[in-house]
Amino acid sequence: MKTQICIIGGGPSGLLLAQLLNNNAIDTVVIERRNKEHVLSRIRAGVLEQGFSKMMRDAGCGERMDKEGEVHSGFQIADGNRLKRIDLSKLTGGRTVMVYGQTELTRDLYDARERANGLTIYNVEDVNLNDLTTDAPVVEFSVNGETEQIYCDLVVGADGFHGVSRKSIPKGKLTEHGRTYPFGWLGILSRTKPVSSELVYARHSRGFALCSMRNKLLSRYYIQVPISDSVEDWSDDRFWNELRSRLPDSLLSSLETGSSIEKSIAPLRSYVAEPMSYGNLFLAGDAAHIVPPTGAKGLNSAGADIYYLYRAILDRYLRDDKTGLDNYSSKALTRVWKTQRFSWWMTSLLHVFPEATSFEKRLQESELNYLLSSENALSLLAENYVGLPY
Ligand code: FAS
Ligand code: PHB
Repeated sequence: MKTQICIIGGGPSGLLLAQLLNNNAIDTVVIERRNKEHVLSRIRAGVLEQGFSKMMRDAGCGERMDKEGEVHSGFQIADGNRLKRIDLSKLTGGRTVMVYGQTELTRDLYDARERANGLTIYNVEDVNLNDLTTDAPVVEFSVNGETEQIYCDLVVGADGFHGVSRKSIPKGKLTEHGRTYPFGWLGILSRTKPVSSELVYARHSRGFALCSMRNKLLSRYYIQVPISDSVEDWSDDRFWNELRSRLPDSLLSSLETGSSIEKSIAPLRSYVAEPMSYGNLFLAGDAAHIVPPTGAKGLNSAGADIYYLYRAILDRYLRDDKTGLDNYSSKALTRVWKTQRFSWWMTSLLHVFPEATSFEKRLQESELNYLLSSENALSLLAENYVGLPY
């Protein structure tokens, strides 16, 4: 089959780009390794920068987000029993974030694509990207035992960290940077009232904890755990007791516990692949970069990639101008590295590092004390958290 843009990956990056292009009569085919139910079963990001929310509206997919999402003008940082509100709006001249789960956002994008009769091919296997450095790349894959080819102008690799796209760039052309962290995040979803109306990022000698939510009756909690832990090691009771031990006393009376409806451990890593393009292959989102979720930048940095790539593709088709595509990688990477820095900084600030020396522990304490006592430092935090400009 033939199309203009073949998008590998039916996650939020691929679907958002497909919807934006579709609204400009640019033909796309999305191929997805799993089925839609599996993609929607993943519980991931919860906080959207304003730039991301605006793109959802621009794509015609913002209605449910605006109805069911929560606009947040601040969040809390807890340090032992100390609790400090970070007034994002005051520190950024009125900017806010949107709390709306990635699962729901992805559902909205799938619904929009189906309404627009966009072609999404699920359960694909053995995906191979060929002739990427020609003007006629070919995406080959099998589905239901049949081999298929998609002849296209451009290929977008939005297939996440474990996808095939980045691996299709010749080794000698790719430089990879990254680090892993000696801990993971054990996350649970529970039909309980959130402990606070705003997110609480808690630093504690026992480890980091995060209190988030999806709505007023659906809470999302995380605790830092050793990377050697498995979900089986953590009963609901053990989780709630550990979370309780890491939160300030002032929050405990409002902590409602209950059964977990989802429980998983996510490893933490920082990773960037350079460049983000090769011939007519353009990487976007987790296919090109990964951040520890502490700064809520995973999905949001994917959004910035889509913002740049969407405009570059429009220029190519509507104005016969390939400058945006030629500059995509360097433009995207400039912002990617800023979100990498912020995510690494916030992770370093709030987590317990088992191998930390006494000097490093004191430095971490001093960094937090400086942050919580300096309007300038808080402004830098807020500016990054609400989202740097595209
Ligand atoms: P995704 O990984 O979401 O989507 C890629 C899609 O490509 C998937 O559907 C996959 O099935 C498909 N695919 C893979 N290989 C393929 C192939 N060969 N052919 C076709 N399709 C293929 N971010 C936050 O901000 N906060 C969080 O709390 C948070 N938690 C996370 C927890 C986990 C376990 C993970 C893995 C990530 C988390 N993230 C979080 C980051 C996450 O939200 C990503 O940034 C976001 O999913 C990026 O979206 P995509 O780039 O679309 O990649
Ligand atoms: C979430 O709600 O899943 C969430 C929120 C903020 C983060 C990470 C995860 O920094």
